[in-house]
Amino acid sequence: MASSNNNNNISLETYIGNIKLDNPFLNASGCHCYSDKELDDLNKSDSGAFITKTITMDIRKGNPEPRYFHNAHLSINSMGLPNLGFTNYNNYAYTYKVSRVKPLFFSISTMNIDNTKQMIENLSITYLDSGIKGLEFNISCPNIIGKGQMGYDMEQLNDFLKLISISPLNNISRNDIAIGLKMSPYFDNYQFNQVADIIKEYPRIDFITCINGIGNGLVIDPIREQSVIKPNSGCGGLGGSIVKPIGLSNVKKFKALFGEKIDIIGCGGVSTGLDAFEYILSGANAVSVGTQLMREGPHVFNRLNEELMEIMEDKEYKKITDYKNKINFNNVNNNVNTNISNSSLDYSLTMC
Ligand code: RRO
Repeated sequence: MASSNNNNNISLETYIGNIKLDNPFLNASGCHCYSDKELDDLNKSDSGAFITKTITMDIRKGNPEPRYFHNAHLSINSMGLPNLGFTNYNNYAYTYKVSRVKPLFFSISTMNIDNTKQMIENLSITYLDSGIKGLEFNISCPNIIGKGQMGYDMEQLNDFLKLISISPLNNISRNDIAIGLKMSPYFDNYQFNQVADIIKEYPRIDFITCINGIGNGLVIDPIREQSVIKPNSGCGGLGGSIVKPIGLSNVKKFKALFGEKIDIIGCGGVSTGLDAFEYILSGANAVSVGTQLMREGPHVFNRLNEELMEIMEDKEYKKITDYKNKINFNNVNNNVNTNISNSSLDYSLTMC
């Protein structure tokens, strides 16, 4: 099993807030984490942590199928938040406590604030008896028809963070539970600054996860002349290699704005150890894997750990913090080093 240490004395250990992970990999919420069986698979895998599907108070069936598609470059989904409801996942967390080997995170929906409050109140009472070590509030689902993303509405976002800051969660130690937000993808410097200014006002936010799927992409099958998914006129959240540059920039921008106060989980297009390495260079403490987990299943974590370990060995890094947030911008020139070329976006230098 690939884990934090091997005989080269390389450690993949990392932290999300004060929660320790043996390695930086976890599933992206929504991928292989719907049922107890899928969660068990992740628990048995070589991930450093695992997270549930985004949870609503009540069971949801989600959107009509087909609602997920991937190819070699991308994924698109309009799942519509299918999940088994709060009680199911809370029961899972209770039983998980008995055999806990790694941190379990809950992804919590913010679609209906009254229900979110109910879940928070419940969790604040039960967290010590359950295996939950982190809460990721999803403010960025791109697929709720008729409902905009909270991540793009600054007033709503501020109100929600205020709610958390006066909720019983605020009294829970960081050592017990890390609290974070699953972020929308941002594209504009003004947006990054605005969002960071709001989040900075709420010191109980330990981490953010960048990025959720890029909303309202459209993938077409030209032979059948139709979209590849059915809901929302074929439009849905994009993931996979094509979104990696946006994921990396979101991690980098927010790391520059938050410094060490807020940890970042990088998400978007991680399919190799090299992708993870790039996210960590950009400032991520951990990385979540979505599309590639759907392609390859939970065994993916074994490969990713080995690949990241090999890169660190080649570069003589002993620990994640040796290269975290250390992109070198000073000597950028046209001599791109392509010695390591197993990236999903096998890059080559195009001279303009
Ligand atoms: O269930 C979904 O449609 C979904 C969610 Br909640 C999310 O946060 N991101 C995504 O791409 N799909």
